[in-house]
Amino acid sequence: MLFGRTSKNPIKIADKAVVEWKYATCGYCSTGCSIEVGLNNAGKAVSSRGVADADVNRGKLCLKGIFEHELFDSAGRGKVPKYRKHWHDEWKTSDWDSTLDTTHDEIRRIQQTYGRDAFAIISTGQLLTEEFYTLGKLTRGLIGTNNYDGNTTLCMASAVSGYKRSFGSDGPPGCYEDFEHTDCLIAWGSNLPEQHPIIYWRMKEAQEKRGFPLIVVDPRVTMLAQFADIHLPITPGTDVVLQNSMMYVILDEGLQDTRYIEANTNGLEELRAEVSHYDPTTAAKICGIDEDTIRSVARLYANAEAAMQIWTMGINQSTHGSDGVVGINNLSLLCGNIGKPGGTSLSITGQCNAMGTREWSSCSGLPNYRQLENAQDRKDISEFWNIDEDFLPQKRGMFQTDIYHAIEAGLIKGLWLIATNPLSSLPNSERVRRAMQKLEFCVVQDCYEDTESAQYANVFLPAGTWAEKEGVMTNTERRINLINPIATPPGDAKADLWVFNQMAKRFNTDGKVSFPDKAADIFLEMASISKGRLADISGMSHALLEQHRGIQWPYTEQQLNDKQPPPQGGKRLYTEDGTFRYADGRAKLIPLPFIDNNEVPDEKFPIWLNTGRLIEHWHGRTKTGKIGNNNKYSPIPFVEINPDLAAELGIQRGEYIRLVSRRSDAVVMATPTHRVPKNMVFLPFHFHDCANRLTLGLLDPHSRQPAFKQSAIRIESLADQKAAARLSMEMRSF
Ligand SMILES: Nc1nc2c(c(=O)[nH]1)N[C@H]1C(S)=C(S)[C@@H](COP(=O)(O)OP(=O)(O)OC[C@H]3O[C@@H](n4cnc5c(=O)[nH]c(N)nc54)[C@H](O)[C@@H]3O)O[C@H]1N2
Ligand SMILES: Nc1nc2c(c(=O)[nH]1)N[C@H]1C(S)=C(S)[C@@H](COP(=O)(O)OP(=O)(O)OC[C@H]3O[C@@H](n4cnc5c(=O)[nH]c(N)nc54)[C@H](O)[C@@H]3O)O[C@H]1N2
Ligand code: SF4
Ligand SMILES: [Mo]
Repeated sequence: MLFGRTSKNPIKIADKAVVEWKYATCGYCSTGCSIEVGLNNAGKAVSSRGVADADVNRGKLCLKGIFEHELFDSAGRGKVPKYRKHWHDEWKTSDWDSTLDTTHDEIRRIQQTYGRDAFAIISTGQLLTEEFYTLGKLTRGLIGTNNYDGNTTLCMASAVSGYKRSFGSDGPPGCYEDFEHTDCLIAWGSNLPEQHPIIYWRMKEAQEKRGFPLIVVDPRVTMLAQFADIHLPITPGTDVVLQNSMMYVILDEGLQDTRYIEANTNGLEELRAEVSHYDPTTAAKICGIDEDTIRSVARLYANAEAAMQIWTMGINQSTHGSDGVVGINNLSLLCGNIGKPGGTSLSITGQCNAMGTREWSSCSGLPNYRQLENAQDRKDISEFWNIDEDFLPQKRGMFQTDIYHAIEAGLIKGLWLIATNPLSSLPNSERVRRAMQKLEFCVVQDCYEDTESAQYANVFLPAGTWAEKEGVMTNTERRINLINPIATPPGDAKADLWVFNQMAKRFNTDGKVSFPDKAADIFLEMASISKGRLADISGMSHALLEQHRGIQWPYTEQQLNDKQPPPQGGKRLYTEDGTFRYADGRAKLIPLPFIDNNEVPDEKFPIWLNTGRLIEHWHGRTKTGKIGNNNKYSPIPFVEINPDLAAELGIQRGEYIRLVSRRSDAVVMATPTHRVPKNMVFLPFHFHDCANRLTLGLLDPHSRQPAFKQSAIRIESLADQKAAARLSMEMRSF
């Protein structure tokens, strides 16, 4: 293929000699792009491309998807099971049978010695849904620990909790197509162009056609904020104050949708009483947005025919994360913006299958939004799984963040980590490190053997990843999509599903519980217990999913039998009237008093530390750090710092500096930019042993999600730049 100049020295794109393309869904973010991987005639994956007739991405992929096939033979992949008696011993390679026997024996030993719940399991938002379902059956039905949670506590827990509080159930109401119908969009703490590039592209296309106003609430001038009609650089952690004040204006000026409120909600008077304390003059002093802007944004939102709000971690990762979500829902309900095209409150999910874990993993409950607290749900599932009903706990156990505190306190003695790397991703990593050193037994099941957390493991189980496996994932807009096995796991590594099934054999000694080993069969089992539930998938099958390039739930057997085509976009969870999941079908308007409980800058630590992400990297870089085309963009740990602050501190561009918090310190390269205000730095959390050494991570009272984005630090210059560069080099490597 030729590009650019065609006559003189034309640019040549290498021919990858692809002989076959195989279908999958991208395994990075929750946008859920359909992807095809090209194989050459030796069967090697050599290329990735977007699928043109997929509604989500319409042929496009971002920087991560386009190089995803390079994961298959990247460095650091685990290829053999390993064991050691103590975490500080040398690893010994092992075989699957004896490693799984040891794991089973240790789990039972810990449970018999310290109680059933003294062994904890922490999973992820990055497995396939059939794997989640199988792990849930194993954990709830056979192992029987209630301390079973996922890394989604670091990610979507506030959205889940906020949806439940407002609507009586989790489940994002909107879809991407809403961008094409909306008359106003507010984005709260969400940097779409970098974190969900293809959702961003859908949004931008829609906006260019319809010209709706875009309002971005983010303390940084992100790429999204650069395109905004109005950018609100909010004081960190105070979104609830801005929301309350917008509601003050809406109610004060009578801009609410009274018919909708009366027909569909409870709690207006309690809400009105609370927001009466947040007149814009008072609120402006707390949230840093001037009163005229608060008024004009409230009016813009309330007067729009259909208005939409999206949000991501700027809201969820806060001590007011759950309240911030409820605040967004309150605004939507006040203005009748739920269930109509372009009128919605849509959480932009993080990981590729964070939705699948919410639906099927049984982490906080039982499959398909069934609850441990509900006797009928316990009865149904125990009958279906053929287990003793009393074996199920009657309320959910600890959240991931509380599990770590319980390890610290000696209440939990054993841990199985599956596709999550807490030593890199939990706040205050030195505290996490000390907790992990206290464990009697720790299993790490990961596709890479060089993760931070594996340092403290006794057993390492090498797993396949992404399209080395078969199964489905659910994206942000409730679309379930298929991944076909395109490559095989390296060496003796195995698909996670295989590992769970082999473990199940060891606990399922009387063979009472059935564990199918084919993902397509597991999917049909899930479909059968989804009938009549919120996430009804009884009309779907693997084959149908690939054929339609993903289907949004619900899609029922009835719809299939009636020959109704699966919805392509447009499908909304709630209709315009009275379908909420509280017993009376109404949603709740909930008052949100603001309590200022964050760590805030003071004399000793005068700068806000804000942390987050870059487009080219994924979390702790176990994946993107190994792919040259991703890693080369920012291989060095750096921090965004305002040029005026840098000048005041005598810091030059490219100089290494030390960031110090009350927890610990980190050495990073200074990158002056006006993206951040003078009293804030922004530190990407992708680098080894870096950002989370500094974060405090106070927990949200409802969701137990950490406030990763609000900590206080001071900055020190470093005289010995060579030594600093060496230190920073350690943060680059694994
Ligand atoms: N390239 C890439 N994409 C990813 C990921 C990745 O690692 N890399 N991870 C995926 C996952 S799991 C997730 S959860 C998403 C996260 O996606 P995003 O939430 O969009 O990304 P972040 O950079 O974590 O944070 C977003 C913004 O929150 C802002 N913020 C900080 N404090 C506040 C505040 O108090 N109020 C408000 N309103 N905003 C605030 C930050 O300045 C930042 O710009 O990305 C997903 N997509
Ligand atoms: N400071 C700060 N900290 C943060 C955040 C922040 O914004 N700021 N964001 C938080 C958020 S939103 C999130 S989601 C978390 C993410 O944090 P983690 O849960 O630690 O996420 P990853 O680093 O992606 O870890 C996933 C692990 O699973 C492995 N893996 C990938 N695919 C597979 C597979 O198919 N099978 C198996 N067995 N293993 C696999 C990877 O190699 C990796 O080690 O970080 C949180 N931490
Ligand atoms: S936007 Fe997300 S799902 Fe799509 S290619 Fe990029 S990382 Fe993958
Ligand atoms: Mo996340």
